[in-house]
Amino acid sequence: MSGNITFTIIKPDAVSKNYTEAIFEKIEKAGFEVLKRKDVCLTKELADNFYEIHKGQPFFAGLVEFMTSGPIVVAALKKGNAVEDFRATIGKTNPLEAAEGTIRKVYGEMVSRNAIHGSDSDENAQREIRFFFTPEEVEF
Ligand code: IDP
Ligand code: MG
Repeated sequence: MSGNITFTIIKPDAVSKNYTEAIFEKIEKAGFEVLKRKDVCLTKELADNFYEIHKGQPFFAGLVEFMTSGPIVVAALKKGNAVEDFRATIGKTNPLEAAEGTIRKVYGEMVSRNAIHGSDSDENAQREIRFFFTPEEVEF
């Protein structure tokens, strides 16, 4: 059975363009409750770790550089069928291929600057929430 929690990051491109609040409005309009959010600056070490599954990909170094280029906002979200529904809300990885009205279509520029992250499984949602929040911060 699929869970009701997922995790998101508003990436540096969207934060620097002041899209954060508009994106959270869209997230809430799509039926997600924002359980917890905070502003974070990633170090290279943290970004390396967060994206370790992509180590070895040609875009890895650029991804880490981008994710450490400015502040991000991380959040835990709640909704039935959270992971799948949130991936549908944000749209395809490449904003140019994302469906009309999705967050990446509206706020992303290109695959390497796609405005937002969404967990791809319940297991990764839990890992990613634990990565950014202390157990006390996520007592929900
Ligand atoms: P996802 O974010 O839609 O789950 P992943 O394949 O997990 O996509 O890739 C993680 C992130 O790495 C993407 O959101 C994007 O920022 C970046 N990325 C993925 N593929 C490419 C690429 O081909 N070129 C540049 N950046 C990429
Ligand atoms: Mg992914």
